[in-house]
Amino acid sequence: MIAKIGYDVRMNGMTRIWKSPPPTDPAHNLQDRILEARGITSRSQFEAFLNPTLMDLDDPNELQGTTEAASVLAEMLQNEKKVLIFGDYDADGITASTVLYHIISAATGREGPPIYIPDRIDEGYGIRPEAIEKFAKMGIDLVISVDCGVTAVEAAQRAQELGVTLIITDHHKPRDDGAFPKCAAIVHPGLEGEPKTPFAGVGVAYQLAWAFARVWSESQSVNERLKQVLLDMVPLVAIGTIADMVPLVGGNRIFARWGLQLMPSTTNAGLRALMDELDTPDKKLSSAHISFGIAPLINAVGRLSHAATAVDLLTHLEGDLAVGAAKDLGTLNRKRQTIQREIVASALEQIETQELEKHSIIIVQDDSWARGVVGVAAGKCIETHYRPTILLSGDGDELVGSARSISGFSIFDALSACKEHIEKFGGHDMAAGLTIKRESFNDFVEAMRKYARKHITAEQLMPTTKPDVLADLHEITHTAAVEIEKIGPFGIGNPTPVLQVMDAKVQDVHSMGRENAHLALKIGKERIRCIWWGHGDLVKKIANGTRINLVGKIKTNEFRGHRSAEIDIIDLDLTS
Ligand SMILES: [Mn+2]
Repeated sequence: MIAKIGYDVRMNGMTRIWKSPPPTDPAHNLQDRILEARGITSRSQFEAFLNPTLMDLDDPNELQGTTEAASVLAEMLQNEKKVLIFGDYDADGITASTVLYHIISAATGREGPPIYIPDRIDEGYGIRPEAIEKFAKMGIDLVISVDCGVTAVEAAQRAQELGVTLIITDHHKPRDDGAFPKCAAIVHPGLEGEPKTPFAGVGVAYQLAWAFARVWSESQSVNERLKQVLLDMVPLVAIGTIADMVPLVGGNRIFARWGLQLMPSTTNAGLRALMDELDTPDKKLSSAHISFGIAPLINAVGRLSHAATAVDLLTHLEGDLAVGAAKDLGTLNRKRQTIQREIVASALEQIETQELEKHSIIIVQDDSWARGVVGVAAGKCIETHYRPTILLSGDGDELVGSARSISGFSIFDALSACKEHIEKFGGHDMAAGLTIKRESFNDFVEAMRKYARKHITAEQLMPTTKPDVLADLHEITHTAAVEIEKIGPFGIGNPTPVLQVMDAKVQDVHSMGRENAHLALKIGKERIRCIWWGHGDLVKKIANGTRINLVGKIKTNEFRGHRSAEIDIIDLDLTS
């Protein structure tokens, strides 16, 4: 794979550039050194970071728009007005809708408001004026959007004309022409400079739910009943936050940490059913249980069918109905995996036959690809070619697709720069969705390639690893692994710590797993077990007694009551 890239960039490892850390004070233990490398240097910062409490969450009324939105919502409910929640079809939008549903239901003592989730294929992302017309006909007085709406200028206009009150809660980028929807309130963390916490849609919805609970309780301290609901919702906030890949810092870290902690004891029948369907363990949940478990199940339904099933599951299904719906989501997710594998294989084939990897950005199109799955498939293609990738599906004279990027290159900025060839687009630096006219395809590709040539350096196209800390073999212990786990939950903004180990003597080499696919080493006199997934073929290249450098992630292992630390190898350097 590296040979193919063909740029002259120095590598330390077999598959990556190593950006090694400076030496640190060996008197401090590994956990301290990792935290120090991440800018957490004082004792009090250590304590606050390792043991955050829900009391440390951002005050909801500090978030732009919450105070107005909460009082409008409370007033409308008091006057028995009809409310509707307008969500989005991904895990973030679905959990955000669920949070508002439950707080409103608890406040009014009735079933929560209807939740409208647009159809991914027929309607696409965001609020359209036609949807508002439909709600007006249904007699809806107040629409609250979650995880979308900040660009819905036309829909807001229509709402105003039809006398429908609109509250927008969102975290996506606003329009670059500076136009905002005119409505009762916009709750958004990113409109007044850098936010304290870059909340996901669900975090924004939660802040509104909390501010609303204060208004409803007529007190800064929320009444017991609503407080319990807010506590029950924390696992759902963790799911949306981790699924949406917002940085796990500030309030997001608190939501993720406490959500994972509280999840095994959830009282939400739907979430319970999902966890049972996945056989999620009853303790020590990590963010991986969400990103590779629960979130894909919730997302699959929006990708392949209609997200309403997931909304029903998390809002009101119980007993056998919940179990059945959770099973359906499991089945859809397996189907999604099959479709995704097919799309990735077909995209990689196109890339190879058309030699698309010679460009700094990869854009591929095929009408047969399922529109809801191209985004995840684009992410998978990056694992092979390490270039920003756009996959487009097609329907009539429109091509609809998803873009995924590599670190350091904003795909949103790239699309903005080429917007004359795009019908509509939206998203973030690392991921975006877009629609173009079929006839604009070639111009679009040309413009994007030109932009990418100018803005991506050769080095950016090399996979990089940035170890947090240099570690001595004697430091790699079970105790250290447990302490390092406490730095989690890991994800965007708080990555799993990476150690660099220099000049370790290989004591044992073998391959393992089906078709000997994986490499297993023991290193140092401590005989620390290291695994490199998918690199079993190296067994022929590494002799016993060789000295190696490696980067990897430490983890705990327990086998027949014996506890030890293991390393998952990220890269090896055999040249020393
Ligand atoms: Mn979102």
